[in-house]
Amino acid sequence: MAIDDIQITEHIFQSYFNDLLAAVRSDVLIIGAGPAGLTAAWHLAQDGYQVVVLERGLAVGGGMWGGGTMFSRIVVYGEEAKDLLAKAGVRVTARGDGYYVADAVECVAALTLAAAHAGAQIFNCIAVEDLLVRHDRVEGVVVQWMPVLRSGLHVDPVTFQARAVVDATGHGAELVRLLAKRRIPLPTPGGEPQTEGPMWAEVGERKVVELTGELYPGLFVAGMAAAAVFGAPRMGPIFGGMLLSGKRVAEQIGEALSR
Ligand code: 48H
Repeated sequence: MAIDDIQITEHIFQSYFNDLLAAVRSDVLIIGAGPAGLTAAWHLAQDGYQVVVLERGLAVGGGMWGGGTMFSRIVVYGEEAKDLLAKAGVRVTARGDGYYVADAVECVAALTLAAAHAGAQIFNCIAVEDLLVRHDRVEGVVVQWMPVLRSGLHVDPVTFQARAVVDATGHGAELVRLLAKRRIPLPTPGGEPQTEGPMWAEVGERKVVELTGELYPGLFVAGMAAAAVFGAPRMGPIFGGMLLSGKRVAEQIGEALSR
């Protein structure tokens, strides 16, 4: 038995492009594989939806890896967020008064595995650069391979379609800003996307969950993107709001798709 270089290539191409082709039409497209996007993907896939996650980075995890200022621990407050992490397999330490601490690297690994094992397809190195908007509804996204963007090549993008799209792109709220660029009015203050307010963990943690939802037909916003577009406070390295926002958007999409 000999290892054949060409077979290695064939196996990679066959597996990747089969999965990519199947991902072109899905139930839910989640853009951004940070804590909110991964949690949403996990819950939606667990409920039987065909879920595709597009992440422009080489690594998933978004802003979670580095914990607080690169000291790789995160804090969650309260039972619901702690239970969600524990269900994903994360070892969580109680610190008293409702605070829990977990290893940030373990959190990213566990949430990613939970999403993948539930059946979500996660593609890295793919960036969303525009939206498919038809008949006043977001019906999909326009994507480009990151190396193409990085190298500045003039190459046209391709499209993915879904019944629901989630902007889980974090502080940048990039999908929502693409709508605003086309002067499509939004239900945010002034009809335009805002930027997150100064740090206030107590309010930010609550608001990010409350503000999670369908911002425009077909386009849901979750995680830091939800806080940002409504101008809610940032919250620093406390991550319960991101996890619960991901869970909430999954519930909202489940309701919307079963109507
Ligand atoms: C494809 C894209 C695109 C694009 C971005 O930043 P994230 O971790 O986002 P959340 O909302 O899951 O979590 C926010 C949290 O990490 C955070 O920043 C907190 C709590 N901050 C508080 C504070 O006070 O600062 O992940 C977003 C992901 C990243 O991996 C990006 O690479 C990806 O989305 N992404 N992927 N196409 N156009 N834009």
